[in-house]
Amino acid sequence: DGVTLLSDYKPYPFEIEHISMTFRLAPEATVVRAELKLAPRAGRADLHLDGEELTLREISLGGVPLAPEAYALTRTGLTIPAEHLPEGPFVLATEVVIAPAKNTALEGLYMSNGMYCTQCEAEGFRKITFYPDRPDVMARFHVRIESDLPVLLSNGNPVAQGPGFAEWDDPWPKPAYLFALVAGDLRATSGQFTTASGRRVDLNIWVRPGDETRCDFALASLQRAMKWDEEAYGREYDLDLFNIVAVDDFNMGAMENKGLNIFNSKLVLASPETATDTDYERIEAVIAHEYFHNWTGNRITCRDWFQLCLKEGLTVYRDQSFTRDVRLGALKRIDDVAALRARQFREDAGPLAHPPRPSSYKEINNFYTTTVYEKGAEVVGMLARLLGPEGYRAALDLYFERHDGQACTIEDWITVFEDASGRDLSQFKLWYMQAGTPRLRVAERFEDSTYTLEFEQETPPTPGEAEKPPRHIPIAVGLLGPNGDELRPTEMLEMTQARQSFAFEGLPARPVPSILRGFSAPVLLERATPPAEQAFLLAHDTDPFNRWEAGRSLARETLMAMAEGGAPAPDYLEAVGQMLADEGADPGFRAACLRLPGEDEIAAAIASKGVAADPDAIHAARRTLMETLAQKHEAAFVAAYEGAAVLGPYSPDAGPAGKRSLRLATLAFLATRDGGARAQALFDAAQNMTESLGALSVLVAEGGAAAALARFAARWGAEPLVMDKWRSVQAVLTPPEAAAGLVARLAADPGFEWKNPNRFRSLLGGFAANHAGFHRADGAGYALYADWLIRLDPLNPQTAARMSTAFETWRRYDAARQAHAKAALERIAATPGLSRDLAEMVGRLAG
Ligand code: BAL
Ligand code: ZN
Repeated sequence: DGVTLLSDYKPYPFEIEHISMTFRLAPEATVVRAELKLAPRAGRADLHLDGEELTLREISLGGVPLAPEAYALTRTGLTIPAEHLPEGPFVLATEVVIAPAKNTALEGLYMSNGMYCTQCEAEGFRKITFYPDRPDVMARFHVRIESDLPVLLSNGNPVAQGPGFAEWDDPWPKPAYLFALVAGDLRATSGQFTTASGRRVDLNIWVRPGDETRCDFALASLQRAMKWDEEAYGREYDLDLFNIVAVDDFNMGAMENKGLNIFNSKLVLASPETATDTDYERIEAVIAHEYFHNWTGNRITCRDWFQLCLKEGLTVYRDQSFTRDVRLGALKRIDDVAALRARQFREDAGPLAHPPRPSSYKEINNFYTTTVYEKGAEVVGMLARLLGPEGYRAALDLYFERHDGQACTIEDWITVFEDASGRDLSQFKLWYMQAGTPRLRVAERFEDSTYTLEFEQETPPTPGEAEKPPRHIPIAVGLLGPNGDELRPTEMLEMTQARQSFAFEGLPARPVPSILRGFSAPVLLERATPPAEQAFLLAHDTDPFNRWEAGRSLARETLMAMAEGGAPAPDYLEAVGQMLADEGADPGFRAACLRLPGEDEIAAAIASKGVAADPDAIHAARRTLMETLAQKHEAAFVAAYEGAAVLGPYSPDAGPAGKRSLRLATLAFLATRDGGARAQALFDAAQNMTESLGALSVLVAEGGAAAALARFAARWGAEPLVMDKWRSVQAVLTPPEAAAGLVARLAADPGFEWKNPNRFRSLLGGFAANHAGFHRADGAGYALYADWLIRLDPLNPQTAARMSTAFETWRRYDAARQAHAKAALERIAATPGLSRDLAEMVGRLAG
């Protein structure tokens, strides 16, 4: 039935000592010759090579053409039975023809605006040549590219070039998913980096002519990342050259191919006029992420795709740590946790829930998920917290020393931590093996100067996992006194039982606990904290994450009550006033505290109590709360808005970015008082994209943006990446009743290039984020979305499947909405010729 199981893993019976490839590039008929030096590992075995959509023209063994009866060709590969193979090492050569110009799936070798490029992870190399396309087969690659295009790139070092050709040699054995080739008319922005041991590395950011002016930030980010990895992990770069190429059509964010990273152009190109503060931060993080993969992913790779979180969870943890170090640590942690809850907790609570290390899949592309990435990173973070900074560094040193050059498993990884620390981590390993978000309940007692916290953990069942044994949970706790003084500094409690108590002795008075500081574990903390205590923590907690968290839960509970007909909690209204006036706090932090939880978060919280969420009531409650707060604290909002103005030239640094964030957060509240006048003024005066787009967003949400949208489009019509923002802001923020109509109109525009993943995501992904608009009572949102998935699927199954996750929450809503969602899913499932990618997703979503 097309299911791949972890338990079926078998080592590949051959070693590939070397692969030499020649590409004769042509859009409709590229010829690929591959020469594989193979050696049997143990005994005789059939040789199976993966291959899809390849036209085989020649095949020879040891220089002798292979007779047709000596091999079998299927839709998925080529097999040579053992009896037709020599006993020792041999050379197998094939020549195939492929058509990159017809490759709309953007997997394998394809074309984007006249340039050739590749995407091989996870299983794209099999669309380029016949090969064992699995990560545990590592080989040295030599690549010759023949083409008249001026820039011809592949992995490793350039070894020869002349008119119409270039040759590249990669000295590091690698799995095929890290292969890359680029050919086009490209311009480089170049720089250098000298490693700690003195190796001079040339760095290039390659883009289309005209885009060179927007590459400086990406280059500087790369240099920062290289330096940080030397300091924080002792990892140096290992080639003389590091190339990054920006491409306009790309399914993912970026790809860590050895020495030749390929990026979605939106994660490279940045100028103050065209990129927001958020874009800058994200570019820096993704450049770092892909660079960090050179050690965590490339030098040490995965044995099979079930181990994907071995490289992704770790590398996300590394890029998050990097951003915390180079920007504002507390704020970055808040942003990461907010994103984790919005995406991963949501995944874990629905039909797509799976462990960071799954044990079966139909299509591996469907497992590049927030659970593998972001929860995978949280699990690494817990290991780091359990071992402490020195213990963690020792474990990572051991990991690199022991496993460099290998294809590894989660078991290898856990063993490294056990060996480095002497601890038994078998219970901890459950975090990798099981899905679901543990719920942590807390009760407390104060008697005879002893304060006791009693925790109880429970993980609700997830698809295919009824039994949930207790997890090993690190719980960071600090205790505060009545005046806000810290009575007990942060201590890491380790919970391993279903119920467990921790006592703090010798306390003069009942303390206020600050639990799960820094979000020490990815759990749902359920504690009936009185609003006054939350307000106290928001004002006084010495842990900035928990300060934010207190305000966030107050806001969420207030909105939940309001959506069910209640009134806003007075403690919350007062607490916002204090936060607004707290000029000593960092502006970016104040902005994060002021921003209200999104509608999806409120719906999730309501549904987790077993109540059907009402998107319209939630939307109205959020609007009413903004108006109420703005009315109550108008003068303070005005003061905060005006105080956060940034003068002088644009810089994407955390300081000015935090001020702009505060300015835009307050602007949204003020728009409910001034009818959008300040937003219009800011839009008119804006000198950078952060303010321009921020002001435009407020105007769209207020329903009065027609003129501003027209001006924006007139200025940026020729810049597709900027127009994505224009489209997205309308799709996300247009008032719900008008959203589906608007999206249908924008999609029908002949200029909307829906086959480009960035364009498609900007509009349809934006619409899915318009909570009440997408989850419309009459099902029109679901129907429109399904139409577009059905349209995209035959061209680009990977992106269509990924975007189907918009349907993962359908069970949160009332019966009528559920019926509409189910009908949309069934309609997709019944589409003739549906891809394996989307078929697997809708099957799981509806199940
Ligand atoms: N390996 C796929 C892209 C990334 O996670 O870096
Ligand atoms: Zn990655």
